[in-house]
Amino acid sequence: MRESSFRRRILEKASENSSRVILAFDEPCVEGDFNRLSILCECLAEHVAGVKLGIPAMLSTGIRELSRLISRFSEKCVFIADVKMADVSHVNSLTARLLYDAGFDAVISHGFIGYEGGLEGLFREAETRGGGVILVASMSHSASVEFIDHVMERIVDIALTHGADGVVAPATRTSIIQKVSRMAGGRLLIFTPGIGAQGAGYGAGLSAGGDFEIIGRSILEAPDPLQKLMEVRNIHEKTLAGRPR
Ligand code: BMP
Repeated sequence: MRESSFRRRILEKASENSSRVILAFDEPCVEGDFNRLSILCECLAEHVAGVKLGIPAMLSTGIRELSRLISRFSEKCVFIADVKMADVSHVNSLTARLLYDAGFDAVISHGFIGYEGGLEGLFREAETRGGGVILVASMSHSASVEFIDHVMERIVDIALTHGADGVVAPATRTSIIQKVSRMAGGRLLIFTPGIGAQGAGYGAGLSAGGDFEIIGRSILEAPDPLQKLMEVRNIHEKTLAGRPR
C-alpha cells in the first residue's frame, strides 16, 4: 500500500486555511501572460485547501512557469494537476514525472483505464516521488451515466486496492458521493465538482459525504472572487457543523 505526503498536506492546508475549497483554474492565460493566475493565487491561495489547474491553463502557461508559481505558493496550499490522464502506462509515467517534478502535489487520472498497463505507470511515479493520485470515479455531466458510472464501483475498488489518495465524484448526483463514501469508509478523500456554474449548490458535496468541493467559474467570475470565496467558506462551515461525526 503506497502512502503519499499529499493526504497529510491537503488536510493540513484545509485545517490551517479553514477551507474545503479546491479552486479550479481552467482558463488559458493570454499570450504567456500568467498574471491573472498569479494575482488570484496571491489573493486566494491562503483561503483554499488547494488549487487545481486544468489543461487549458497548464498548456498556455507552460510547465516551467507553473513550477515557479507552485514554488511561490506551495506553503499556502496544495497544487493539483488535472490532466485526466487516460493513456497507456509508459506515457502516463512520463506525464506524471513531469508534473510531480514541476512541484504538483497530486495528479488526477481517469480510473476507467484500469491498472495493468494503464494506471500502473502513474502509481509507480507517484510512489517514487511521494506524489498524490486522484482517480475520476464518476463525472458531473449528464452523459457520465452512459459509460463511467457503470464501472464507478470498480474504479473505487482500484483506488482502494492500489492506495490512491482520493477520487472525484459529482456533486450534481449526490447519491454517487454517498455510495463512494460508504465504499471508501474514510480511506479515500472525495473531491466533488459540479458546484455553482454546473448547478449543484455550495455545500452539496460536503453534505453528501465529500471531503472537498472543487469550484471554479462561480468564484473566479464573481465580481469579487475573494468575497465569493468567503461566502462559500461560511456555507461550508455550517454544512460541516451539521454533518454527523
Ligand atoms: P466549474 O466550477 O467552473 O464548473 O469547474 C469545475 C471543475 O471541475 C473543472 O475544472 C472541471 O475540469 C472539473 N470537473 C468537473 O467539472 N466534473 C467532473 O466530473 C470532474 C472534474 O474534474
